[in-house]
Amino acid sequence: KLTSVDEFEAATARLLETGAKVGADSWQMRVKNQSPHCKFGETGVCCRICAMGPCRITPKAPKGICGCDVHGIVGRNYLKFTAGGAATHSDHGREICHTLYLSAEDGNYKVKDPEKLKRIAKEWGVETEGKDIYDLAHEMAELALLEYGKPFGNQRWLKRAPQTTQDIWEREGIAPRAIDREVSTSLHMSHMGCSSKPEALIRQSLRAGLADGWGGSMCGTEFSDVLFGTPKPVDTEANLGVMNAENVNIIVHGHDPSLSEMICEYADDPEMIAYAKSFGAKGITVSGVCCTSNEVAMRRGIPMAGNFLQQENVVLTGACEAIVVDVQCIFPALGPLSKCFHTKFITTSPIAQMPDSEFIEFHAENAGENAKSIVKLACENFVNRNKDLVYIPDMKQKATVGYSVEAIVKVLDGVTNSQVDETGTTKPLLECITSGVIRGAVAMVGCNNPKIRPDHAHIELMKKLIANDIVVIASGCAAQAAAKAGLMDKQAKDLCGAGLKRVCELADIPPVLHMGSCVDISRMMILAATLAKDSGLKISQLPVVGCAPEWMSEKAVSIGNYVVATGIDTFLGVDPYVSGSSEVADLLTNGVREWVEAAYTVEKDIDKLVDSMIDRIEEKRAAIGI
Ligand code: BF8
Ligand code: SF4
Repeated sequence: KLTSVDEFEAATARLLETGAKVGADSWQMRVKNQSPHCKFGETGVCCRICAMGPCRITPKAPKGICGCDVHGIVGRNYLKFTAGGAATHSDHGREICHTLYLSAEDGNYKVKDPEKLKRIAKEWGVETEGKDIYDLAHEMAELALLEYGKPFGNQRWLKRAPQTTQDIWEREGIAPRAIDREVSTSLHMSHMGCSSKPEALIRQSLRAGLADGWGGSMCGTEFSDVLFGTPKPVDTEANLGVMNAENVNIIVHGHDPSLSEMICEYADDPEMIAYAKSFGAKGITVSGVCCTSNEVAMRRGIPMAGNFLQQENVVLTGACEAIVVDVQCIFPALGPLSKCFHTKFITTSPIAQMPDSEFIEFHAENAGENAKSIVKLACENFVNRNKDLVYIPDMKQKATVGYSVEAIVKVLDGVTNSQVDETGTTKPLLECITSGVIRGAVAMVGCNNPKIRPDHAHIELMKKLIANDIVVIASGCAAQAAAKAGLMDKQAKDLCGAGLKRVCELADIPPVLHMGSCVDISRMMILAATLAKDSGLKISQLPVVGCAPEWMSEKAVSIGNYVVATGIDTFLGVDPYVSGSSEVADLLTNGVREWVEAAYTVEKDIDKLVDSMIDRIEEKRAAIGI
């Protein structure tokens, strides 16, 4: 039985009562204070990129002081938004490369998947024969870091795309060069007095997005796998009920697995468990929030406490000894909120420093030591709990997670029937799609956003898709929404159409496959590229679409841009502040199709959104005669 959004909300209401008792603020209250939103901002027509402004476009004032029209303003804002997202994902990827550079046989970080490292080295033309694995790791880390600033040439990873896709990128002038260059160029182009032509701004938005998805994020994913292991199917649990009232609860939140991996490692240490017991706890439970949760769930089966809009709930349980964060998607609200409880709010990255937190800086060199001191701090804090405030909603679902591309290829070998005797390729999946047993695939990604009833869009869309024999691959907070509801339980096969159900049984998989964090959308790109190569079709011809129904971050827009630029139609449930310009909106939903064979659809009505995805998949099938 699925857990419904009504049930989530009832549990949240109960937690908010605790919050009211201790005088805590909540996002639910702040949304009210911020409503209605500023219409200028919401439609993207406010410009404050120079100090002659801010200029707001109205019928009476159709131009800014410099003469820029609404299309230029909306387009520049969109490009800046994209650059923020591309920078963020890519900098995360860069941190991972640095961690790889510091990996050592006897260090805090080791190479857990040497085979994958060698595979990537071969792909990059680096000699592996007879080389010490750590020498190779350091050489590869350096090469990857150079991808961020190299003066000439395009991203190395682009060669993973089918030739047809690479040709499109070249033809359209959007093949990404050095990662940092695309971010800088975006900021340059959107400076006062540079580009105001929508076409140029959107083209660069696609290029910066590609620098993320086929550059920085791909570095993040691939080298995280090298360091921490390539995910394979593993059982876990999801929702607030994974927290344990009798244990020390440590929540890991953020994005970079370098931190969370270490915390998990030490929380599992018998010495630390004994330490927790010495304060009266029965043990230590680590659970996750946001993408960090996806990272450690996929590699270690660490349970998922919740997604983006549930981050305050973990503190409101009154049973959280420490919430340890690194970067991105962390509410500054957690500081003051934690102060209402005994919870320690521990920030660890110079990139994300917040008031009312304890800052314990994390480096590859001191990671072990710091992780240990954080776990100790949490144990010592157990005695400070106010037992009267403890309430953990009895709500959790089983989930099987960890479907990297490597893992998907492997499980699908189980579906291979008489007609396909090749293993280790995506051909069994293609056969299921060609025969119509599976109609297509949807990549469900992105956040929660109070503008959309949290998780509701994710869950309803996924239910309808799988009932229509469309397999869902999910990442980020969309993946956690699925897991919390029960859609990543293998039993969810019973909610599928007959075809997909059969595939789930044969391959022993859930119908919604957990592919990881948001940087791991690069995995989805690799899967799409492999499907295209194995089928001889173009990516844009595959019956595959992307969807972010509840997105909120700059990163999500960067992702959307690279998914579209890779030839995959993308459906959004929230408008990216472009409705104020007919030209920009038309380019994104129409015009870019002429460049990259895919475009955006923005649709707030989720019934219409899902129907348009299903229609698009069926149109794509018809076009290739399957
Ligand atoms: O990168 S889905 S709320 S956690 S931005 Fe953030 Fe959105 Fe969640 Fe991860 Ni992605
Ligand atoms: Fe106004 Fe132009 Fe300056 Fe923007 S760049 S704030 S439109 S004068």
